Amino acid sequence: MPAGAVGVRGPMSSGTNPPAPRLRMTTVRITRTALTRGALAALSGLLAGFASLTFAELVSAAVRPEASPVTAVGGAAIDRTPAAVKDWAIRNFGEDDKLVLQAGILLTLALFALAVGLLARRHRRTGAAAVLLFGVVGTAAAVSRPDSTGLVDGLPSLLGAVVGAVLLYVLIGRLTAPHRIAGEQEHEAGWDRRGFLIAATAAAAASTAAGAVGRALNGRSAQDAVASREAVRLPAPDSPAKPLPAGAQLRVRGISPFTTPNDTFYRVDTALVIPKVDAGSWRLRIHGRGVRRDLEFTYQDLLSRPLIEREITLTCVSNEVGGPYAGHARWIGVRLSDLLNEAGVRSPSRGGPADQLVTRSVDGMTLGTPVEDVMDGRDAMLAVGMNGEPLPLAHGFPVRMVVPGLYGYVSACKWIEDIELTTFDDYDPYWVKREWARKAPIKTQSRIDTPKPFGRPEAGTVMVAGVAWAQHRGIEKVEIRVDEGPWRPAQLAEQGTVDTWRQWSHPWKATPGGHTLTVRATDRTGEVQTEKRTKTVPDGASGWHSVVVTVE
Ligand SMILES: Nc1nc2c(c(=O)[nH]1)N[C@H]1C(S)=C(S)[C@@H](COP(=O)(O)O)O[C@H]1N2
Ligand SMILES: [Mo]
Repeated sequence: MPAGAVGVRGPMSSGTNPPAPRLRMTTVRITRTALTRGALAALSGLLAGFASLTFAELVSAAVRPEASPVTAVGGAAIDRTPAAVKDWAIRNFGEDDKLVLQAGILLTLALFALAVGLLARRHRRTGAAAVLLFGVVGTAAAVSRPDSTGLVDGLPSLLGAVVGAVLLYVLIGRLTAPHRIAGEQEHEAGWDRRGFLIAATAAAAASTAAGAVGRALNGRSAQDAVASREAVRLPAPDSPAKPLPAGAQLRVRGISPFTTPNDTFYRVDTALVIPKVDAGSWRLRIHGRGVRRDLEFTYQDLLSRPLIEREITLTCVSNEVGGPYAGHARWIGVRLSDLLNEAGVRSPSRGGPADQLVTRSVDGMTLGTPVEDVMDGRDAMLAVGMNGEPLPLAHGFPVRMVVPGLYGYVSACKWIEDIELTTFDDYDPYWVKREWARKAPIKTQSRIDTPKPFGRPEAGTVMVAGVAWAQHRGIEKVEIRVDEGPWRPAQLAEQGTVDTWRQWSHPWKATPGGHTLTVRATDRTGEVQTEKRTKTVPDGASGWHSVVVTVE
């Protein structure tokens, strides 16, 4: 018989005979007591959950920050999310998608914790076992992460769950302990109120402390990476970028700046915790099929090699027509083909046995790039600098790959640590295992930056302006259409290089009423941007960007 039933049954049976008014009063008190105890049981569940997570955080400081349960479970959830859902999340939450995911996980855990508390009130052992079960899920997630360092990664979840389970067992014990009954207060005295209060308060305090210390320690390990980045002095490039033509940047209000500042550059990756890599201990390995000599480089090795500086526009395959996931930066790095040549790699067109270059990051991401593309003379590089500073942590410090003309997911490995020469037949990298195409050159796209959708410009001359991109082919022409009217050529800003986007503008004689503006670009191979709308999955969205405005 569950101990929790004792306190209820006492007053009920004593209330069978007394006169009506007393019975009513007692019933009210019983109900209130039952409610209170239910609430306290639920609270015990919450406290147990909180203790599990905070102690896990503390233990993760001794293992590694990424091994904490929410990060591990979140990472596992990201990896198992179907491409369509991931796309929907990116579309709706943008770069807040990870915050939303973490909030979702915490909320789910909180609800489960409440339920487990209520369950434990009736079945104390089962409740404690349920907490352990959650711990097992967290442990499994942490151990099986691609960047897991082994069984130790399971320790934070496991030890956290043990703390939580014991705590729940103790708290529920206080809540259901048959206690000395003292006359009229019998139902209220049916549990160890004082013991519960002490245990709950102590648990809350200890958990808060554990969480705070864990956080602080985890923050400290990030400081090494930050410090090593601050110590970097990028050498002047041996091959500087051709200065951008002054006319590359139009003076039109509302157009995207030609060069995207680092702090507003779009960010797309699966990392719940940004990898904090200490440049001092970083190594890059090149190996695999057709490699005559395995190579290993330190960060200093790369800095002391000939450096190139190039203007390259990056684009994400998840960018919707008209979307924000494109950005431009000036990159400094080592030419990738130099390193591959040194390793004795030949491109497939010269008889090399490897056609796929698989890059791996410190957080276990894998990306696959055609070897042919990185050795065909384009400025594929291992970048160390972005817009004049060392790579920001969020953009891949210390080293990332950049390949003009290819979507990020098949080329732009951040926090890179390994390059393996293999074949497309032999290996499917991360995104390819998840419905995305093996090869993905960037599709020709154009975007209206101004006026904004549903804008209300005044009648007269309205500047329509935006950007167009077809990296590594270059933009030849941009055209604008008002409603179903004829296509009219826009004025093109100067092209940086074929690897950059290109700005355009069009002075439109706007007449009052509702209008639809549509843009399309033509690349330098003469191909006109297709009208055919496709989804982002599997190899990038296509179609024309339109904006509807009301002219006043
Ligand atoms: N390690 C790692 N590298 C990664 C990714 C990732 O998830 N992990 N995402 C890729 C994708 S999909 C894109 S579009 C680019 C984005 O680079 P950015 O965040 O610097 O803009 O990084 C690529 N490199
Ligand atoms: Mo991407």
